[in-house]
Amino acid sequence: MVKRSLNSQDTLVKGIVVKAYSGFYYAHDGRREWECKLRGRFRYTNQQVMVGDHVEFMPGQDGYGVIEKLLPRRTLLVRPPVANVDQAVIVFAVREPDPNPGLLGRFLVAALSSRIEPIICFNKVDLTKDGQVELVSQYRENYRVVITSAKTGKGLDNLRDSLKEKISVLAGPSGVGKTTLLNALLPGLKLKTGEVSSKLKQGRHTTRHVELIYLPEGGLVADTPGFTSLELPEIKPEELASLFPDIKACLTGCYFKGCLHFKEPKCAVKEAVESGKIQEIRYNQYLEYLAELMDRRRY
Ligand SMILES: Nc1nc2c(ncn2[C@@H]2O[C@H](COP(=O)(O)OP(=O)(O)OP(=O)(O)O)[C@@H](O)[C@H]2O)c(=O)[nH]1
Ligand SMILES: [Mg+2]
Ligand SMILES: [Zn+2]
Repeated sequence: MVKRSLNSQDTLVKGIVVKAYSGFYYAHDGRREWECKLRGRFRYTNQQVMVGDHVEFMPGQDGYGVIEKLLPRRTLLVRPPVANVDQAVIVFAVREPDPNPGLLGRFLVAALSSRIEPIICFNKVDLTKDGQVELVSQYRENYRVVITSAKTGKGLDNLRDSLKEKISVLAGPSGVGKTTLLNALLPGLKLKTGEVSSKLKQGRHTTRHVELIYLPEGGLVADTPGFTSLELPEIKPEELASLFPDIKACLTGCYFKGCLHFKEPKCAVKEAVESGKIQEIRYNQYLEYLAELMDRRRY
């Protein structure tokens, strides 16, 4: 009798993990979803399978399967946890809840350090009087920015174009309208959304899991749970400047190699701040994060 190997390559199917919870991993093979468990040996390796991962699974009956192999990742975002995305759409509301530039900045640094292109989306622009978003000038020169209202439909075509044929993640605080934006882009999707609490003006953490959704125009987008704080990524203080595009553009002019653009003389970054080439508000954010990274080093 010929013993059939369980791992015979020809029967394994490739898929993308689109959801994961309660020990189940939902792998999409391009046509349908398979509800998969992990092969037991994953318990003995420290490989964690996450949404966005490419896997090979053994299809079973009735749409069930077993994941046998985790394929290499192109990118990895720790928070929200998602693998293989090309770009992160960082969503903030212009009001309700008010934007938090310190948190937005952390996100921008985290995305760039994971080699993921950030796009900033200011949503709920219908809540501003004149449709103007004050914060935009701070970012427009250095990042891609889209301005949207999931309510009136403003900017949705722009957002749709940005997502087309890419693998993206929507990330940002609770209540800013991430899920509402996706529902507006994909009529028929009907994901659950939640009112912002009228007292605290904060979201209610309605989305509980990361979920990847196929876009009709091609591409995938992940909805994710909102959060209120974010640690800076594990980077060296020396690396921080290169994760601020406006500061990065000046780096070659510094006299000292390894300049942290803080107390050093002949620093091109400080000169650029003085001449107005780099906005002071951006430099101050850089210094705030730099202090945080230096503090970390002390422990
Ligand atoms: N006025 C206005 N309200 C919006 C807009 N987009 C979303 N909302 C409302 O904001 C509230 C929160 O929306 P959600 O889509 O649940 O927010 P979320 O970012 O997915 O929040 P979490 O899932 O908790 O992270 C809902 O009451 C939406 O109707 C918008 O463009 N304008
Ligand atoms: Mg949501
Ligand atoms: Zn410098």
